[in-house]
Amino acid sequence: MSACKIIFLGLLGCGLLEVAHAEKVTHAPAGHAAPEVFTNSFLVEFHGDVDKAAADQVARDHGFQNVGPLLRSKREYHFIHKGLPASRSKRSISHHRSLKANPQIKLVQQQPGYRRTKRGYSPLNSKGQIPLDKEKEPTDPYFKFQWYLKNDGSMGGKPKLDLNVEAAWAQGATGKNVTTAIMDDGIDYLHPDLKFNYNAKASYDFSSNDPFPYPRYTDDWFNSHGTRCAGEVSAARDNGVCGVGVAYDSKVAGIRMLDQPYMTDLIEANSMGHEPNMIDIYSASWGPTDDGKTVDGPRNATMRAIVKGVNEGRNGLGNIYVWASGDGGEDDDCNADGYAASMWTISINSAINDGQNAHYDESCTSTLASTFSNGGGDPKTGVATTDLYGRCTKTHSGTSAAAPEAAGVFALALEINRNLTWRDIQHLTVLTSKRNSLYDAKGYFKWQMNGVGLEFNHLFGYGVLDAGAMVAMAKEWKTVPQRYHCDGGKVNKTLAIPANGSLTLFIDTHACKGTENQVDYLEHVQAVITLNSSRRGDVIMHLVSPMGTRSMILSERPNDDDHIDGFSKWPS
Ligand SMILES: *[C@@H]1O[C@H](CO)[C@@H](O)[C@H](O)[C@H]1NC(C)=O
Ligand SMILES: *[C@@H]1O[C@H](CO)[C@@H](O)[C@H](O)[C@H]1NC(C)=O
Ligand SMILES: *[C@@H]1O[C@H](CO)[C@@H](O)[C@H](O)[C@H]1NC(C)=O
Ligand SMILES: *[C@@H]1O[C@H](CO)[C@@H](O)[C@H](O)[C@H]1NC(C)=O
Ligand SMILES: *[C@@H]1O[C@H](CO)[C@@H](O)[C@H](O)[C@H]1NC(C)=O
Ligand SMILES: *[C@@H]1O[C@H](CO)[C@@H](O)[C@H](O)[C@H]1NC(C)=O
Ligand SMILES: [Ca+2]
Ligand SMILES: [Ca+2]
Repeated sequence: MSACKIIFLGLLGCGLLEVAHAEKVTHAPAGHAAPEVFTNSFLVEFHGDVDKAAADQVARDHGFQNVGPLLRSKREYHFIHKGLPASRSKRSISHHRSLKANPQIKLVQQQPGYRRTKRGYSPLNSKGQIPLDKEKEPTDPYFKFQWYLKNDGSMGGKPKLDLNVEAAWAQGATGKNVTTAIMDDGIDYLHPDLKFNYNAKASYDFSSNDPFPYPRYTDDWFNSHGTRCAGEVSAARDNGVCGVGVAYDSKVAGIRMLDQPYMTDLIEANSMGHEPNMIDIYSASWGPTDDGKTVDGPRNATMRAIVKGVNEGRNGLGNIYVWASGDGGEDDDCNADGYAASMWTISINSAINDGQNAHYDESCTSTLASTFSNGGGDPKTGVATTDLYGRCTKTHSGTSAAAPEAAGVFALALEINRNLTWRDIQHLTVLTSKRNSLYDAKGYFKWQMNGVGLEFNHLFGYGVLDAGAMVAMAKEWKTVPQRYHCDGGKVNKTLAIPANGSLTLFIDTHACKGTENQVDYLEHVQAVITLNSSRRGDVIMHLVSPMGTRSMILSERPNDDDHIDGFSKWPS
């Protein structure tokens, strides 16, 4: 029998909690505040299967428009009422009632709207092209600014602190026949560096419900985010335009879903469940607002979409969801972001070209590895990639810039071994990422050794992704054995955290020994926590393994003065 410890520190506040410890969570995490607004979107669930024409008819009968099914379901549809404002502070009881009166309809939910923000948006652009004439290296004019691909020590960088992609390319991995979807504000798919790698069939615009995810024009180029991310993954090589993608022969799909006044569960769910057999990797560089006081994550339909993608996508091998860990800086904690913290996603932090973390980096236990965002102090040495309207930029930044680099590296591994499952990718990430010269600029987070002798850091996960090593290991890799999940134990009492003191809970577990769920090798651990606190931001939590590895599953968040919502069945 082994004991897991969960330690709570009530810094200034005090509170009450219930704790459970489980391996798998099937419910959507809660903990978020009451919705600010309601949109004009409705989730409508029928009692039985209904085809599209019939659902269209029902929608029309009630003055709605049927946008389409939720996750290809025949029972659940997304209706919009054009007569309602896109957002208002109250539910529309009458519209709800009218639908609910239809005997075919089982459930009606007006969709709350919430904020999902792009990570690391910076309004700077740059142009200009400088030719380069090195042998065998990509000849693209911006390649020499792509220190994240090849760091030669210029621009204040540390030589060889890079993704080691040339070693992967040399093994023949360039991403052929792998598709990464950029879930964002659209993609300039007419861009000369992207158009030949654009996978139109796998693309969609959920912000305006059509197949053309072209970014909406604004004077400040606010909607350049997706295009910049796309170029990092699959900008073309040796074509004289901008730089080169990590996986320059891979395909990129655009899923436009960030460009409407408010996000809804239905838009997120349909985005993450879009064409799961055509799309291998979904890359997300956005999330709940990084203000250090938000606790939010995927809602019901979105959670279902992710679980379905992981279990059934890629014809059963599982989709790979790559997540930017967040730009809230040291006052935020990415475990308070249910997307980044989810074990179904791979959350990626960022480092700058000399090995420090970026000042906007958040830390948390769910961060698996790191890639790159900014160059040293100079904003002109950001991530060089494609930009809107056929241009190039050198200033893409934020953990936003880091996540697509990881998607590109995973695309290289998937090309070399088409059999890799979503779990294999996590294992390869853990085994091949490197400490290299990454370090915490403030010195809080040291590199440590875990129980199986792997180095990790609370800020950087297992270190910087190494494309060459990952591709080499992917070639030889045998799929990991079947996954089992075990409810490790539960503390079902309500206990008080002493003010200015700490509370330690012990969970004894046999890891389901002797049952069909017996766990022999530990892959993920989740503590599912419910607590109230007089000040949520003052609560710190650690999870301590039987071998003594101590993980901080929640850090102090000075801006979070919530005293109402707390955490409700929150997986960490
Ligand atoms: C979603 O809601 C349904 C019905 O309320 C529930 O049965 C299901 O467990 C929920 N799924 C998730 C992932 O929360
Ligand atoms: C390319 O990918 C598609 C979809 O994943 C698959 O059906 C097809 O067999 C692949 N082709 C090659 C040559 O690997
Ligand atoms: C992938 O799996 C199939 C079927 O299990 C097998 O025949 C094939 O050799 C595997 N390919 C690789 C690259 O491991
Ligand atoms: C709480 O734990 C006790 C003792 O382990 C058990 O008897 C009881 O059924 C549990 N209650 C709930 C609600 O899980
Ligand atoms: C907790 O510590 C704070 C600051 O040190 C102090 O102001 C407060 O009175 C303490 N509360 C209790 C209940 O001891
Ligand atoms: C925590 O707060 C919620 C909402 O205010 C309340 O329903 C619940 O009873 C509280 N729980 C405890 C243990 O105080
Ligand atoms: Ca190019
Ligand atoms: Ca955050």
